[in-house]
Amino acid sequence: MGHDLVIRGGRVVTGGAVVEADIGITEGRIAALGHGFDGAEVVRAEGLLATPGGVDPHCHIEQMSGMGLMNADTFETATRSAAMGGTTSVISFAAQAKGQRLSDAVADYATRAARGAAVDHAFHISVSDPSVPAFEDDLRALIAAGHRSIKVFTTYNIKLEDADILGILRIAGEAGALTCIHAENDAIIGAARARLLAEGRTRPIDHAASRPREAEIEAVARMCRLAEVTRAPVMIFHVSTAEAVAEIAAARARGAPIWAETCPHYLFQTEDVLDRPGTEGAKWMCSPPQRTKADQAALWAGLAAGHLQIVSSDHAPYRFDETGKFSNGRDAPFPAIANGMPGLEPRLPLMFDAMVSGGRLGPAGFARLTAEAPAALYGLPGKGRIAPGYDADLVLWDMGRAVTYGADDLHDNVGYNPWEGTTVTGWPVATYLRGQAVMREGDYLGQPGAGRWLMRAGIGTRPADIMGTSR
Ligand code: DUC
Ligand code: ZN
Ligand code: ZN
Repeated sequence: MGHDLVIRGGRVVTGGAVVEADIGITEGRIAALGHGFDGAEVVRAEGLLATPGGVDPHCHIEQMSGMGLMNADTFETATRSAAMGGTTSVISFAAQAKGQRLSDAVADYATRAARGAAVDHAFHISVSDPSVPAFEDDLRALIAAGHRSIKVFTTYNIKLEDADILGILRIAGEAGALTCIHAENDAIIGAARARLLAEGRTRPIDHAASRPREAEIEAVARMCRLAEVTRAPVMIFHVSTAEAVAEIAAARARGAPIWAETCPHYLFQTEDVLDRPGTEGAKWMCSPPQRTKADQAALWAGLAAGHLQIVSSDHAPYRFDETGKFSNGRDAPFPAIANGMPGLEPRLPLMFDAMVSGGRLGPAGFARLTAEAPAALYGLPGKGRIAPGYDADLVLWDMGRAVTYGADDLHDNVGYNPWEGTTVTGWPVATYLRGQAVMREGDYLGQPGAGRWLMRAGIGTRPADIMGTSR
């Protein structure tokens, strides 16, 4: 029997190995891996490597920040950018405004995503105000409806107190949801910021000193203990320091249900990116800030050891102008400059360059950190692997093609590329979403609204039995 589509003659990352196989695709799913398949459409993939479509579980899309600033990307532009870089599933945030019911926040984001998203998507329920009416009932109902992750902050003006985080963890643990935490100690940051401003240190580079590593270390350690006492699963977002990796490793060794991610900007950039002339460094401002080479080595070691399981983008798009980074003026001091940079599109190429071309953890490790582990940990059973029964979400890579990023060559709506001048070896030449090409040879073929909302399965205290992540 013929398939709808056969990807013929390539090498395929599957089951922790690289094999030569045709991929037979029927009705949007992978039907078989093997040889000699017929298909209504046949794509020649000799010399190419097929990896699972990227699953990016941490991206800010069409979201209002805590500072009241809208992201530069809509669902349409962010998911276009995702597809161009090989990512086929995103989990962004349904951000509760203070005073807003959770159910209203999720309905608002879901409506906009259904209209604009060109790749498959889900939401973290981002909590800023647990005092609103029906908070607990709404949270339980949303989790039961398939929104199986929650986001809380220990800093910013949307910070929650430990007592509130404990309450949310108890509900999430019982109801089968994963709680994701931005973990930095707010008091340490507040004191450092006040001291710097008093000294007249207001430039983007001073942002790094305003978020001392101890702020992350303390909050990560504390959140690990909250997970331990509630037995509720926790995902520590964007780990940046060696000491935080050690805290997570120790908590996991004690049996705490802790998982963690880091991002390309912590693996490949150091704090000196912030120290460009004038306000140029604002392009790279994010929280936590980039750290040191020693931290990069510790993050890689943490990924290799399985203490950290995921590399996400933390795509947080703001233009380098008055609509974004400089919404408070061109000379705004660092606390008034929006945090974040675009990352949805370059995440896979940067990681492919390091891991597949550069040999760090290899093709199977690349597939695990960028697709398989996020799909497993966030309850996306049909995503993240090239195997029969899974959605036919694939990326085809030209392994020999070297590309140097330019100033404005991403397909988001941000207008600058924080990786300008970086050369990657290995380039995505086609992206398939459920068997449909959404990118081919640099041409975007996606359709706004074609992405599906992903109802997610329950998440237990042992979210996934995948290499290096289960306890
Ligand atoms: N830090 C965050 O916490 N969120 C968005 C972007 C950033 O840099
Ligand atoms: Zn964060
Ligand atoms: Zn974020």
